Amino acid sequence: MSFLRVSRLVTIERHIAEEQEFHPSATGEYSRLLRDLTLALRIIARDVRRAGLNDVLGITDSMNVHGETVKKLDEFANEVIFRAMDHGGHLCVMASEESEGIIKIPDEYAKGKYVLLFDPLDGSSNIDVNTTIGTIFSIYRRLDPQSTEDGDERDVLQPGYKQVAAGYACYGSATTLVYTSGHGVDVFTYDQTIGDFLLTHEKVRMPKQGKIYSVNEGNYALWSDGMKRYVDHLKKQEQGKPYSLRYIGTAVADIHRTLHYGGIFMYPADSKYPNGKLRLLYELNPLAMIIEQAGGRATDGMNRILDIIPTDIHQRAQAFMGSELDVLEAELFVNGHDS
Ligand code: P6P
Repeated sequence: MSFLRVSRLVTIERHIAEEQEFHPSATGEYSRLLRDLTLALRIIARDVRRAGLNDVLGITDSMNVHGETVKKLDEFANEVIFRAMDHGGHLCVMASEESEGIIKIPDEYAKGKYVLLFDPLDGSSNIDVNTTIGTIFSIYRRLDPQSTEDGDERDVLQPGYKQVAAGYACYGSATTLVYTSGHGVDVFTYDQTIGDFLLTHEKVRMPKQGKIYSVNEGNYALWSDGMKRYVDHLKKQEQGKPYSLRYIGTAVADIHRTLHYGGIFMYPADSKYPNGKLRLLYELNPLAMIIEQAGGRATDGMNRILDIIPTDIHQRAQAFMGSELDVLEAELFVNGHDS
């Protein structure tokens, strides 16, 4: 098993307090930021569980900034995170998949030294069919640590390698929180009976190579020749092949499985999405930090995702993420070095 199960009872708050040693300059502000964020995740988890029982299912009459119909649960999750995070004094600015520009901290609240980017509900197309969805978050320090003013777009448009912490909540058969602050990846499982996240897997390490590939093969005809050759290669009956195909259509769920079992998750460029479909700032950067911290590799087919310098809050990038040897092999094919 790549995951070491943990026996001692450690809540996420206790774990964060223990991690405080890693941040000597920490004033407790970082711990309080994460406490507020985990409250938001617990509220979203509760309402995802109830989604079938109340009117949060179904389509709203509003469209998000990308012209996609917004599901009620999307809007709800976005609002929950904003309201949990806007008044703690830890943040100077936020950005969300559901908001066109940066999200200001209301004037009446103090501005802190951190920046929060988030996708409040990833995989929302799966909400109505009770399939795993998730929340993704990414935390940076603001560019001017001395400032107590509003943050701005420059604080948001930072490359992924500058993330202080990143993670995701996965609302599946259980609610798990996967988190890193740059010292390995830890997994917490939500225990409803005590209303807290308990540490269940510590310092997760991915297999160097897997036997599962995860991509929407419905886009095969739209891919580059190199991408087609790579997936054809994975399906050949030869040494170590064929791989199995697993694709849920929620990046958080596909990445969570890849983290556990190894293999590769891909969203490559195609004629519909020439830069790939997934969003760099609040999807790929946090997921890439998790994958790298677990010993995997995360690139856009050529460049390390965490090194991409963002120019737009909602910019997209290609994704090749997972076991190091699988991602390296995919890069050979997509860059024409396979023959
Ligand atoms: P497709 C969900 O809508 C999402 O943003 C990601 O979570 C997921 O990986 C991807 O889109 C699925 O896209 O085109 O395969 O349906």
